[in-house]
Amino acid sequence: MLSGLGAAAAAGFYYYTKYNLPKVLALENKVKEGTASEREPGSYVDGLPVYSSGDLAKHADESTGVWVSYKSGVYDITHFIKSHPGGNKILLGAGVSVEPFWNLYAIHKQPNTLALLEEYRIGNLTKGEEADAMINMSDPYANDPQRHPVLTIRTKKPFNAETPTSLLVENFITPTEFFYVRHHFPVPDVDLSSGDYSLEIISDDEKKGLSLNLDQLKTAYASHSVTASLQCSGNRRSEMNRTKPTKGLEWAQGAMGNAVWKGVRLRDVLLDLGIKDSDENEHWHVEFEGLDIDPTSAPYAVSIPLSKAMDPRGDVILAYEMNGETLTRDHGFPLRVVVPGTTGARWVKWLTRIEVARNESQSHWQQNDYKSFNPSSDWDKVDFSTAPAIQEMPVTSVVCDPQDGETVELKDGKLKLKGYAWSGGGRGVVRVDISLDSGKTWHVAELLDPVKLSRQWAWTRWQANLPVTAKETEVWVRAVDASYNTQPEGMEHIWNMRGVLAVGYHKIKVSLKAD
Ligand SMILES: Nc1nc2c(c(=O)[nH]1)N[C@H]1C(S)=C(S)[C@@H](COP(=O)(O)O)O[C@H]1N2
Ligand SMILES: [Mo]
Repeated sequence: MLSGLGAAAAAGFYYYTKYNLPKVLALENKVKEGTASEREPGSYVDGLPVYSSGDLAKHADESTGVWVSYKSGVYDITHFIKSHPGGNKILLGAGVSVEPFWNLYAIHKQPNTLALLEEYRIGNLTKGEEADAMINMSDPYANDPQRHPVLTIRTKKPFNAETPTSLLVENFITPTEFFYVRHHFPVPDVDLSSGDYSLEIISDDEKKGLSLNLDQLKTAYASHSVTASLQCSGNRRSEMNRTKPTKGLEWAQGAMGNAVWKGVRLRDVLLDLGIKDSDENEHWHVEFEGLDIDPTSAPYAVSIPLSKAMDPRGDVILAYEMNGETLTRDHGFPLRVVVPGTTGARWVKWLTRIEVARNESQSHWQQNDYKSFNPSSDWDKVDFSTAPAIQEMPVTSVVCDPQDGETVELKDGKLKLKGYAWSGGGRGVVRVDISLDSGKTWHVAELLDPVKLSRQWAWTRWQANLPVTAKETEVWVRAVDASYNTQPEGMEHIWNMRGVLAVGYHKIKVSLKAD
């Protein structure tokens, strides 16, 4: 399959060191002794070399070493980054002062964090240049793309915004410009013509690797399209927050959309790498790494079970198109993973590295986020290692039109309702039930989009037209999937501190005007 890709195949086994360890260790030893923990963090230390803000700016990546400043202190944190991947959230800006980063990520200057930084001290900043070191840093979000004003913004930096649900229910396929956006960091800007972009695919066990650019990927493997809904684990969190506040973005019901994705099958690529479709590796994982990095230089990374990636009916693809067009930057240009039926967090954007391994990803996003717990758990007593990472999602449903709190004019004494319903794992939605009397009686809604019982990755929209005489009503909706799973009634019973998997009945109150 890879004939014509001689260069890529010749890459064969490789291992790459990101950091120049001996150099770093030498520097570390130089400053280690005694005083680091005693002095005021960032204070001027007599006898250490003096560097200008320009010197600092020249050390902004791995090849030169990563330097930062804090007040008068200059630090080489190359080694720190290596030994704390995604760990301690010390906040860093390569080649500049870390101070603005503290503000940007709104994490407080912990004395212990600063003491830790002091261990990496290599010099002083030229007196009077503290401000320059800060100015050198441009806004890391300045190069983010333009977005459609219809999106409801939850946070600007990083950009997080959702589709108004009244608009969402209008189309089976969500137009790309209206599709929700969920970023953790600034949006990477990939210039394919520079030749810098490549996808590395590595097997831990086989000690083998492939390196492909986008053209090579497209020519080497057959294309495959899949229509699949993408939903954030935190969709509908705001409803859960009414029980008790959770930690997370205040999503309403629009952190979800449905699109046609086109790319190559991950299965085909992994078969080429020599990965076997067998019971032996059934519980292995495939890790995906994006080009976006956190302040400790750890890339956004997560993993899915290898069994899902290898399943010929799992439809996991490496997508370069969304809704018939080249992926946009906001949705992962040039390449993202599409994991149908699985939570949005696993659909890694700006994909640059894939690793097949015995264990799941050790990243923050796999281990310490996107998990749910008992409603009585809280941050002070939770042990993240006790819960599995969210993969397939549970069944959910939403009333999109009318909206909560709206006044609706009846037509022929009837209330018209529209919404969406979806379940994870390819389980089709088989029924949507509506109650206008708090569950005493139930109506069956009409499903508007075709549904298969299995391998059903797309949502279905539904509608109902129900007679009502009251002046006010509370509408309840719940869906049932092909496994007869249904939704819990109250969000309070599934409340969790992170506010994920908020799939209780959707309940809205509307006022009614007779016609
Ligand atoms: N590289 C990278 N991939 C990522 C994320 C990210 O921040 N970085 N966010 C994830 C989350 S939490 C979600 S819900 C989806 C959102 O995809 P969208 O912005 O295309 O809607 O992307 C996922 N993939
Ligand atoms: Mo998400």
